[in-house]
Amino acid sequence: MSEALANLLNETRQFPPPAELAANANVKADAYDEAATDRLAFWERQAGRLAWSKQWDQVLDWSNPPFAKWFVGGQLNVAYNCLDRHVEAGRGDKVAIHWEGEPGDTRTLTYADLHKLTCQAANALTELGVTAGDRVAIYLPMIPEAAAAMLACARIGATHSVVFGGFSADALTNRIQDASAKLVITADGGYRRGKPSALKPTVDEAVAKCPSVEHVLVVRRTGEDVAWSEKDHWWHETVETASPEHTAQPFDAEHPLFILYTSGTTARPKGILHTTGGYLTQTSYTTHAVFDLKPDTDVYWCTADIGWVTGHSYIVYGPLSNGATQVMYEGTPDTPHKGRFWEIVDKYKVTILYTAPTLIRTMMKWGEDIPAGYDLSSLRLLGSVGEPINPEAWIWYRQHVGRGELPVVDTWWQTETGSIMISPLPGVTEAKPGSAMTALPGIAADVVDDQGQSVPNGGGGYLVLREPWPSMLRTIWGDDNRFIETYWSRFGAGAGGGESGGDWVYFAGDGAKKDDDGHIWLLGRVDDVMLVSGHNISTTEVESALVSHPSVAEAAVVGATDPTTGQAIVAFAIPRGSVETGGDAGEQLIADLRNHVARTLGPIAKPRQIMLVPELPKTRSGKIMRRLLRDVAEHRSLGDVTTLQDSSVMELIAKGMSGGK
Ligand code: 6R9
Repeated sequence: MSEALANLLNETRQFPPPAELAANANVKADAYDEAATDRLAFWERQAGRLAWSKQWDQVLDWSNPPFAKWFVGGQLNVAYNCLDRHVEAGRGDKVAIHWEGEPGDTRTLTYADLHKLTCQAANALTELGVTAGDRVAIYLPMIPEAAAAMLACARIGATHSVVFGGFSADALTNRIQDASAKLVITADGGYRRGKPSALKPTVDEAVAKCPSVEHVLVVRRTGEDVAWSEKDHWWHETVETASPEHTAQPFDAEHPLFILYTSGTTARPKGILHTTGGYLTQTSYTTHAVFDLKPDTDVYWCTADIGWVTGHSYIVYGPLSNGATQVMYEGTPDTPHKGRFWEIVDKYKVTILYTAPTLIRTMMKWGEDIPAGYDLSSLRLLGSVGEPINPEAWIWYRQHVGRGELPVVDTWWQTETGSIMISPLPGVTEAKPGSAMTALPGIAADVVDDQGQSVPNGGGGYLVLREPWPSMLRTIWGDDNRFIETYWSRFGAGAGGGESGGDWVYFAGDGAKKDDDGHIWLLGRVDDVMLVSGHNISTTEVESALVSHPSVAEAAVVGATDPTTGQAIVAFAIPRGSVETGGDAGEQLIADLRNHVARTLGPIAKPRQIMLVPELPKTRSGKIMRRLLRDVAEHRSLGDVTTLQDSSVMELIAKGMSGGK
């Protein structure tokens, strides 16, 4: 793999941190040395940023790999760390959440308010028979109750399983059944694209098939009519009438905090299990280090949904454990208009913005005039997560959102890793657009070849993690074997030994390369890598080449079976807003784009075919579903489309495809 990748992607631009940010950064360059000198002592110091009821006896127990235990013997309460300790320190009046509903209604919750609501919810859950170790499914829109529900579970030691509010009854049923959840917390609905979108009927359908569910707690958000059964309880009649007095009990550092299902590329979702002490240590530290969060002055906004891991770690646990003031937004970026995000940044004077490449590329498509219409001068740091960010999207983000000055942190991590693992440090790193740069202090990331050997600088292969980390997944819920098989059996001791004699190596499932300076570039899921005439070519690199053309906002690339080359590159490109694509202009653009890719990456990467499309199929968390595009490119009927955000997109694309080449 290494050889073919060596000549791809010649991105050489590099941006040092702004001097003032560098001078005042929470974390400076010495953190790398500190962690390199004694990794466990480093993590022990980060655990010390939290309030523990009982000190741990051992930092890491790795005697039964790949099952890790962190901060063994230690005890703490996660909700206490996110709420009580801030209130006790006199910061109860500080705003925790500036909430903005899609229709424009707003709520402001201070730390004291969120603490009260969480305590009431904890009492209500206890009243409904939920005890430590029970599982609770949460199926809510982006409203403050979602954070309170998660924290209430953490407070009483119940394990939450948040299911994204856009998922179907089947998906919800499977997740409730897999975890045998006892309680479901939901709402009548939420607002989406300007209208109420019901949730309760989906829960009713699921609960009918889930005998484990004893009660359903329902928040009233839209006020629409809902069917009612004897299992149902209104949140405002149960939680909001409960006592606000609740003393948080400490739980073991390895007590299960939550399960979050990730579907990955294969069908059956995996219940990723996270525990208490290590998870909170690392989410809390990375929020402090990567976002340089200053709780007294920053207004932080992560645009993810709470149904994804980004919402868990960087809306709930990371920011709240640091005492941050944050914005939480219920709806979509273009309701009621395409400037909604920038309007929110302007209104709340957001200083730190954390969003996804899909959002940035959508904004590129809509045009830079839209952000230019708002005052974004409060911003001081920009973050990206979810997919590789194409260099041009990175530059656009810095230029049109970040005034051409702000640092952009491209953060690589997964549901499984729990926290950010590879990222620039905003006050230290000279960032390169498109690269996640280096492993954070205390993290051992590497790129290896097929044999599991570390590749030299300039080489490419598979991203691995060589040492356990505090917020690592502990297993797949109910399936230890699948945990070992999926993540630990590709390389190292889990693959049957190897020369290293017993080192366990975590296989992330992403392709990556090291550039000449040893910086890491993520190249997409390994299942998406194309094999063209014997050369491995990453979808990400061809997509980035396409996006570097001034007429293209977004692109997706797949390998389709080809009689001569094995696989051939088929690309789908969304033109930028103002680009003419009718008739000859479209044909001309396609020819230009094919040549542009060949010039940028070499003739081997020239797409056999390019389609201009209005949209791309994406998962509900915004990741491109290349599997479906492969079906189209190979003229197959479409596979499973249940996780697709908008199913009409595929019809549009398929129609265009059969219409000509
Ligand atoms: C946090 C999250 C994980 C997968 C991961 C990778 C992709 C996430 C990325 C990135 C390149 C980044 N990914 N961040 N790829 N650069 N900065 O997204 O978790 O939903 O579990 O997805 O997302 O492929 O393996 P999750």
